[in-house]
Amino acid sequence: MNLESYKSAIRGLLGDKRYEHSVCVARAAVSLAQKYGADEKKAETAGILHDIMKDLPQEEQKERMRQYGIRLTDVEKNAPKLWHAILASEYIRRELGVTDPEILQAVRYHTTGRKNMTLLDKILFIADFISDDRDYPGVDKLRQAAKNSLEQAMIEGIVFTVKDLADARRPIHPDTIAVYNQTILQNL
Ligand code: DGI
Ligand code: FE
Ligand code: FE
Ligand code: FE
Repeated sequence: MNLESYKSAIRGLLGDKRYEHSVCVARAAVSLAQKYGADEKKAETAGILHDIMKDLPQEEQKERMRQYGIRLTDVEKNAPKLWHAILASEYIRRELGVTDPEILQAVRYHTTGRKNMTLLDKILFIADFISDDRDYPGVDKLRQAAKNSLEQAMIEGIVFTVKDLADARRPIHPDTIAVYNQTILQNL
């Protein structure tokens, strides 16, 4: 399938706002790929598809995960916002025929991050924070960091997420903790 058919796939599954977000993330991912030397086509595809399951009602997400045989950990069961990323990677593989493991992986880990993220993983992770549609306190800091270095942007993005989750007393996924520790240790 090509980008246009991926776009029609998300058009049918996402509301207007989430559709616009996906287009903006794809654009941001292409621009980061240019800057940091990743495959622009893969960045664009990952950006367009990353939130494809996000507007599916939670019950339907659950049902589809069950169909696909996806088993969740205790933290994942109690963090419904993590489901759309896990599910998206399986959905685009099974239903849209995406086979590229780099794209599947970037989509799978776009919310939590993980240890040993690839360049493409990081690009999607950061693009999701700095896309043109985003407006939250701190977005300027992240956009500025992304202009300077991908590692700096990773630190800002991860710290932002971890603080937010701890403040809200929500569970933090082991992959989020792992990428936090690895990124901090590598940049001491
Ligand atoms: O899908 P988007 O809104 O574009 O962005 P996203 O996929 O990065 O999801 C962000 C949400 O995911 C935000 O509400 C925080 C939540 N999240 C990220 N990491 C974790 C998490 N929630 C829990 N409980 N644990 C995590 O480690
Ligand atoms: Fe997402
Ligand atoms: Fe994100
Ligand atoms: Fe997103």
